[in-house]
Amino acid sequence: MSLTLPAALTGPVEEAPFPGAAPHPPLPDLAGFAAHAGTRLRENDRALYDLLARETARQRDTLMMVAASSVADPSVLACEGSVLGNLTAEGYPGNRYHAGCGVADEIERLAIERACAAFGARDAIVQPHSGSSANLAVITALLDPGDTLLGLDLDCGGHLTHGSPASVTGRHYRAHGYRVTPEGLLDYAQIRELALEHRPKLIVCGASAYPRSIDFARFREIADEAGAYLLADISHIAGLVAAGLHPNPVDHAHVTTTSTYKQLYGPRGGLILLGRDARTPGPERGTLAATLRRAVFPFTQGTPDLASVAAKARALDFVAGPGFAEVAKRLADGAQAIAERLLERGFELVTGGTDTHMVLLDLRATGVTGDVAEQALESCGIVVNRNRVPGDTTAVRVTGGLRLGTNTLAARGMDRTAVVECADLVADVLTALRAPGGVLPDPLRERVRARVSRLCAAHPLPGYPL
Ligand code: DSN
Repeated sequence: MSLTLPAALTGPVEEAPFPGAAPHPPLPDLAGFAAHAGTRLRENDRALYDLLARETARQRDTLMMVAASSVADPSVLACEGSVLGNLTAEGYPGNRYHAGCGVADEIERLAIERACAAFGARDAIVQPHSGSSANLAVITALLDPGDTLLGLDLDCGGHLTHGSPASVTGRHYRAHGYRVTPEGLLDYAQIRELALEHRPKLIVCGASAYPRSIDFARFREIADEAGAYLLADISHIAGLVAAGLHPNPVDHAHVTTTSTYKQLYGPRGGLILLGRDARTPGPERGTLAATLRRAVFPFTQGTPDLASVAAKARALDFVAGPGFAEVAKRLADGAQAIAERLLERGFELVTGGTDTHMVLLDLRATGVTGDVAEQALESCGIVVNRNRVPGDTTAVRVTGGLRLGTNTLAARGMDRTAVVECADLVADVLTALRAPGGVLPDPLRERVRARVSRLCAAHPLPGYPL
């Protein structure tokens, strides 16, 4: 992945800042400014600088296999750390509640245009601070407190904001959960049955821990039959969707949401995307798109983070471009290769494999719990997350499984041979843990650490000259 700062950010302008003023002097050199900012931080706050340097080294030197994690290009980070963070700009382009938003308007319009281009959407809202914020805006726009929603149960791979009792979405709404089959697959007959029984106002599809393709067209049929809105949350698979390697929900769902920091390799943030239903009437006044805009600002958020909006624009340009196809292919091929290798090594996988970037290991037959496995792997430089698997009876902080993903491995350019080595390292550690005693021997830890170091050095973080 190689991104460069848009020329528009470094070229000269001739316009005056406001009518009657002298023309601008030449535009500032942002690259020099970024270096200066780093130097100032080092000089003025050594403690914080050192912490940031340590975290940078940690990311450089470890194998990040958390499925919800990824790595943004430095040009994305440059937007996030830019002067746009100084800006208060409530409202939307052309309709702000503060002066001084001309450039911000252009940036937000660019982000909207690029979001639409990346997903074939007809409209996009780029202000949500996260995927969760995007979901909250959609749910509060379409439902009144006490209304019914139907989402994938958290234990079966759903997300907190899809109606979990731990979230406002499960507390302030009447939430019902659909579950997966004993094999871990979505059961569309059960979903239809629950939809017709509970008549939810909203059905949520999409998942945080589900490794298979989702049939969005089937979900829309069920939603239409039940008289419900359909929300597709594609936070985990947005890159595969944009690359055409997973079905695209944008014209099936009434609304699609995604976070931008997973498979879009963007900043912390969220998007709301609208397809063929964008201009249909919303539940109150105006179109569905207008209802959702109001739901973001002013209903659930105040001023947007324009630095994040610019960073989304930067990431979306890359995602819509030709180079992304290669990354997306590595996402899917890498996960396939990891799944195959772990099966060969005798481990069990939820659903027996993957169609996405994600592999869900069911450890219950091994006697090793997810928390122990997570810690042992981290001690070797491999970062994963413990995850409950369908039917899991262990506590949420213990878990009977692990969730692996290829977002960062793909960005690092790892081919099949490299990801199979990653899978082997995971398998070596888990195999040692399942032996009597269940402790990772120091020589094995050192051997795995050394191989992790070699893999990281051979596949540096893209665009990070560290
Ligand atoms: N949804 C959380 C996860 O999947 O880990 C974080 O985005």
